[in-house]
Amino acid sequence: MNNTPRANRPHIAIFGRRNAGKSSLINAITNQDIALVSETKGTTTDPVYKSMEILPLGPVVLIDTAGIDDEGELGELRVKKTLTVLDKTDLAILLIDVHAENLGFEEEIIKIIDKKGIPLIGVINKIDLTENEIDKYNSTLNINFIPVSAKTGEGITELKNKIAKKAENIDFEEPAIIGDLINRFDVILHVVPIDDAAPKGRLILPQVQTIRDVLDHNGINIVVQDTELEETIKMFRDKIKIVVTDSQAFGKIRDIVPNDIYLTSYSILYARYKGELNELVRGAKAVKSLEENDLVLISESCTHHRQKGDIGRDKIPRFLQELSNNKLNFEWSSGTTIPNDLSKYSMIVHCGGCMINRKQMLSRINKAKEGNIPIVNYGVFLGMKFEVLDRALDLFPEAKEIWNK
Ligand SMILES: Nc1nc2c(ncn2[C@@H]2O[C@H](COP(=O)(O)OP(=O)(O)OP(=O)(O)O)[C@@H](O)[C@H]2O)c(=O)[nH]1
Ligand SMILES: [Mg+2]
Repeated sequence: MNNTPRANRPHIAIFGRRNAGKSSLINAITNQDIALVSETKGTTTDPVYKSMEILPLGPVVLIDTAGIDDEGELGELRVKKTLTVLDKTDLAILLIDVHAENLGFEEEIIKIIDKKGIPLIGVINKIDLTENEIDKYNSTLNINFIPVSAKTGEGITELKNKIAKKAENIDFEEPAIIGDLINRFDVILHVVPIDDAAPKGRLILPQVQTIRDVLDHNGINIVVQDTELEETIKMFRDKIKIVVTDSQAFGKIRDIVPNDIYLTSYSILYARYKGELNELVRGAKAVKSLEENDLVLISESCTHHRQKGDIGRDKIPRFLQELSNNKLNFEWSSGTTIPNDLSKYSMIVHCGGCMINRKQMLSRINKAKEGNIPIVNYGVFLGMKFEVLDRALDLFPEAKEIWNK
């Protein structure tokens, strides 16, 4: 079960006031003692992500959150953090203590959830304490609440079934990585340079997932280093349909791959799979409009150990300044959040986003779009830098048209 990468599982988040029993509910659903429970209000302070299997649905990510009624300066920060979870939530559960009064907090979050178009399941907890009053919630909030007790387990099976049923109607399917571009027996040649930046003993996630997607669509994978590329192309010349390369090797191999073979990169495939390729290509075009001293945000979704020559710290800033012919200023963000106020940035350069889900990446792209801030990702940008973007977009006519406009 832990072979399904987290970003590809449906994300189910539980919201509610402090002490409603959110953490207890996670334990009850999973039948494990994994979330910290206590009678002290505000026990869960940060969103907690748990990958697990819940039957009858399958692998999911359950997200435990801090209470939406938290107070004080720190409390408000926690509430904000809880709300950012909605950016990657596929299905929301609103949990209410059966003794709750004054449903203002709940009304507020229902509005936000509705606005984002996220499906919602309402749950009343602690029904072991009292049996009445459930109808009161149904009518006030206009939701058909499921009564449960996280303590005794009552109603939990019904809730799981409801989750599975709701999940059926949600489009969790992410678009194909490469599968929609190939037919059975098409040969896809992968170029994977094994250099200092390559992790020891394994491939990285975008490579693994692309190879798997080719298999899922009955294609044929050949995987080589850049050093073996030329000979390999000679061997399979007429059979190869697409060469997929690590973006950083683009410049090195572009002349080796004949023009009648498609050439693209994992990052460009991911730009489409994770986000919106067209918008990112639009962002790349804006590089030329950057002006002296403009501030650029470089945003990475993981917090990997930075090495010398790191792409986000060193290469992207250097290339960006070369391409725009200006001295620029940079700020970096990493992890699951990006700065709330983007207005001071003239451009956002985002990583491929292999550690976040499509929803989250799309929400970042939308945020940039709303603020009229061009956003590009590493792959599209590096394609531009090495002057192969035009060619790499041959597979994607709409994006190519934007690029050439
Ligand atoms: N009687 C009863 N008590 C419950 C039930 N579910 C949770 N509790 C109790 O309610 C208290 C709060 O439970 P938590 O699961 O920590 O609540 P939470 O919503 O995660 O709280 P925060 O993390 O502080 O926001 C604990 O003392 C639990 O034992 C239930 O179904 N019945
Ligand atoms: Mg908790």
